[in-house]
Amino acid sequence: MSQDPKRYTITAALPYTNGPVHIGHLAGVYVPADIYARFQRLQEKDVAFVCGSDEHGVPITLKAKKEGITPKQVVDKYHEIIKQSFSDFGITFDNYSRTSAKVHHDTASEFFTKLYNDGKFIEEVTEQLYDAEANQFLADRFVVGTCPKCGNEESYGDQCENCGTSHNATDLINPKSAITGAVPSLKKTKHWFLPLDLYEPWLKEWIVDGHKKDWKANVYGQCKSWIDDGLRPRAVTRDLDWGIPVPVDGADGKVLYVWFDAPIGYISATKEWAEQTGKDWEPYWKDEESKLLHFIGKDNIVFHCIIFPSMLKAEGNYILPTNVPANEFLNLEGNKISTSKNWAVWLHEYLEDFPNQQDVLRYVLTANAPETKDNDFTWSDFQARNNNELVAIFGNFINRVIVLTHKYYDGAVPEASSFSEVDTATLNELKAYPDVIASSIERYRFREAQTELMNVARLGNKYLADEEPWKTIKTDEERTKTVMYVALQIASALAVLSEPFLPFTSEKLKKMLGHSELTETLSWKTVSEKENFLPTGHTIGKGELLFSKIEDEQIQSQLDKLQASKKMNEAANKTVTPQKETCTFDDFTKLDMRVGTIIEAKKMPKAKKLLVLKVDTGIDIRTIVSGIAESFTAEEIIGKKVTVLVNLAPRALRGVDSEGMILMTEDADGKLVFVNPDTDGIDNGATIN
Ligand code: B3M
Ligand code: ZN
Repeated sequence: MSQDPKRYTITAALPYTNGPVHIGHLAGVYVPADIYARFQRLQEKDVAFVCGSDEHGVPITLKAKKEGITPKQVVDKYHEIIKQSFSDFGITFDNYSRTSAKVHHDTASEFFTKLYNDGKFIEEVTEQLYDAEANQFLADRFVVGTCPKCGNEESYGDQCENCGTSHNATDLINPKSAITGAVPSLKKTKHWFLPLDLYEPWLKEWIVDGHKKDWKANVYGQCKSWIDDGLRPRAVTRDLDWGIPVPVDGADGKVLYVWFDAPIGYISATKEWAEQTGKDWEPYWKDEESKLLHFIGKDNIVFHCIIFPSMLKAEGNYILPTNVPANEFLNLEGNKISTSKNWAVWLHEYLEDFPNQQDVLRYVLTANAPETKDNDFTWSDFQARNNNELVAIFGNFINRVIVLTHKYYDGAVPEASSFSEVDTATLNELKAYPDVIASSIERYRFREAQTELMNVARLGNKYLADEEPWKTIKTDEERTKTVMYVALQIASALAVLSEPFLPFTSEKLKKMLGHSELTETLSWKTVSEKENFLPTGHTIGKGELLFSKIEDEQIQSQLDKLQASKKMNEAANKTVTPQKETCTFDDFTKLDMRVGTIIEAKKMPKAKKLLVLKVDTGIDIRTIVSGIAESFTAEEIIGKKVTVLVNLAPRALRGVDSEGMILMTEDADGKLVFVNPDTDGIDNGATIN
């Protein structure tokens, strides 16, 4: 393909419709994809940016089972929520479709049929895992077991989330049904397989030899390792009732594997969009002059780089992705984001707590994007980036420019009389930014691109701080006009260049600067070619605050929210020790328990866990050796009231005779706690029964 593609087909992973979307989704896939799509549109490129809900597959069925509703109810609910979140965060899909749409069922069925008719599949009866209790074949997320590659004990049937390997369910070691927990048996069933092994030489040439330089190292590395390990035929059908029915005879009760139908969803979404807008969808998928890009998270690499391209290749009429700029994962406060553990920042909840602050989150997620390695989102970093960067640099610069222009010139752009060396250098530097930012975006380096954008604001701040128009206004009116003129050009450039990253801010800023009143619309190109894009005499609009300081209390309340989820999880996951065999009343009365007081405590030499205590039991003062040294220091327990089992047969521990036992329990973190009921005012020796 030539350097300058005719059109861009940009896809963003179709989210599973089994829950709302969180910051990890946004950071990994949707914000970078949106930056890229917005940027290309600003270059006046022909763009189709598509996405949609992935509504088939086991995650949906599992969620439905858990909630006692139908899969359809699950997807209808979350499709709306997800779609709304994307639109709230300014993700500018040309079409957000869904895989339950008729156009998708038709497209996926036709695709399968073409491959079937062309003899591209192997049809084979094999033994698959079966849960007799649930009366269900177990594939994909219906089965968990040990990953044959990395040993992760919670690998799914089709993919291990730990090492990313994709495998067949029968490869799992010690498989267990995710529905009933039963150990599956094997049962014969017929399926259609895509013989990936046949595509291996071609994949090697296309990826290993062809994309070493231009694909991201993380993506290339994963692909190479799978290809080096050798590829095997892969079933593209499943014995399930939720999905797209396999469109051939003798396939009753079988549906397309979700990873067969979902990527075709990109094609269906493009078709649907083309129908709505009177365009032709085919060039976006079939013309070699189109640039096809898949924005995804790292767990989807194998499907987008190996399996889907092999499907496209097998079909024969389609182009292949030019690049697959996959990101790594975003963690939250040091832990993996988890839907089931509610360890996440949900987009719809974020907007309730930070209304109209979409750009702050977009900014922080890009600044900290997991482009080359997993990264961590922390609320304190969020606050710092907002307060020290967006407010202090970007917002501050704009605020000064707008306020001073109104104060000195009633909002009219003043005339620049003559440019000093600094002015010329500043304007030249400004002109270079569109290309600098563009070059980073074209290489999928969105963090770097955004840093350069902030450098434009930094340039403005430095210029104002050095030229001090608030001082020169008293001594040199002409100079002040020139300085404000230059500053206004920088502000205008920021309005244009910030659009891909901070679309809401960009829009506000354009309004403040009165861009819609200009005879010539300002574009990325204008900023790079001219130095007088905001002309003398043009009147700017009213100022409004672009960013506001985020207070400690707001951050604390987010941290409290996470802490609450953690507590809930701990409570939910707590395994209570099963009850012991019953004992008789006589058994119980044999135990002689008394209130006592620890009056002396010493560490047992060379024993990590043991303390040697002297306890006043009311009966006597005796020695008890207790295994509590990892939870308490000797000093802190002297004087402590405790419950003592006094008639336990004495035994020697490390040569010290221990005559009794102190009753203990454990808190949630595994720290020991004394069992001492409310014994204030109770004398040592009081019996407990
Ligand atoms: N739904 C996986 C995911 O949400 C899957 C992506 C499909 S893209 C065609 O991680
Ligand atoms: Zn693994």
